[in-house]
Amino acid sequence: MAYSPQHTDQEIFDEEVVRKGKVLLEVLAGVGIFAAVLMSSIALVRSSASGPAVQASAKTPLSSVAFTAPGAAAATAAAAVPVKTEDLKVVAEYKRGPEGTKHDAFTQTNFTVKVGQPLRLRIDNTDTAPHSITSPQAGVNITVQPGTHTYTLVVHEAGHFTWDCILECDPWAMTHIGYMSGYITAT
Ligand SMILES: [Cu+2]
Repeated sequence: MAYSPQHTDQEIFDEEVVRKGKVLLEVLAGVGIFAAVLMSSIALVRSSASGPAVQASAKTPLSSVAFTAPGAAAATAAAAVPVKTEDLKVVAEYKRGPEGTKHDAFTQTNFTVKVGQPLRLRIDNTDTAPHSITSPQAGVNITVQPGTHTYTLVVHEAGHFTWDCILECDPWAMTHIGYMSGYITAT
């Protein structure tokens, strides 16, 4: 920086003070950001150590977790939860109702899930028509196509819900729990 001759010593001194002050502020800001990242990382490690993901975080060396972005660490912990798979079937005229007539049914009609955790359903629909597991209250609507396919059931709030098959099949079965209707319990 060139100074014109009319600059007094005081002016030069003042400019120097301002310049050094800015540098100091930048350094302080940098330290502050670093400290914030470090503290949030430590908080994350501590909270995950006391939560359900104890095993996942215990296996990860502390040094590699401490400087990972909080979002990435959370995603790793969520991916470590194993997804359960249940096998069931849809069979036409599977079981008798109280009146003695055989009715269409799912071989399993009660499903229990953890809120937000997917449950895989491998369903062999041996019927020629599609059926469904539908519960607007639970936010679930699975169309079960003929053949064996895997579907994902996820419920985002806790509750005890009923579901029905809404694709026209056996009218009696569609309104009876244990046939084309059942429960979803999310805890
Ligand atoms: Cu049905």
